[in-house]
Amino acid sequence: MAFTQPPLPFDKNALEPYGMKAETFDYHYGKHHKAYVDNLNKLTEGTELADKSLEEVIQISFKDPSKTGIFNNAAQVWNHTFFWNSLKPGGGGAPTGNLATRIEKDFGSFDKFKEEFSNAAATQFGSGWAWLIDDGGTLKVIKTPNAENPLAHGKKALLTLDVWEHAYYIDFRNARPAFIQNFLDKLVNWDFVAENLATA
Ligand code: MN3
Repeated sequence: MAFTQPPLPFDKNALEPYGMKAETFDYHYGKHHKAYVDNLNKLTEGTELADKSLEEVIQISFKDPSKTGIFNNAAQVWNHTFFWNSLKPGGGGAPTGNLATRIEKDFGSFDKFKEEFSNAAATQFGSGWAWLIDDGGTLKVIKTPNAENPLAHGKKALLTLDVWEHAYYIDFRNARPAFIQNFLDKLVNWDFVAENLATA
């Protein structure tokens, strides 16, 4: 069974009023994400990994230094799907309910969470990802290099932001901080975060 690329959870034009052009999705979803799926299928075809779930492939290949190429592509397939779901037209701002309570408890305040998340996203040197995770009942912000993700470490991801340069160059050129701010103000899909927290 081949690995597939799930459809975008919104129209590629849907985020234009919120800072991300359709062109971004033509490249980022249509070329970058698709290439990871195609590469993963080529690298696993005819092997025992071809019939595993994507999550299993990530966890198996992360522990095996001979499978770094498979890990990089499998994790990037998963990370991008998770990232699209982390975005919502007209999202952002503050969460509500249990999620808001948990963030206040573990970060001190929503502003402190935003500061930590922005800092992680801004200071990930080169390519990588910023994450909100549930680490055994405590919410934490972490950053990971390249394709690495919380799942590889057995942690539950709640929210992510892609900070590879290809994620923001069309809309924000080299201004990664403006991309991060726009994500927090206008795009975070808190419904998706709450669903992930409920199944943590
Ligand atoms: Mn990307």
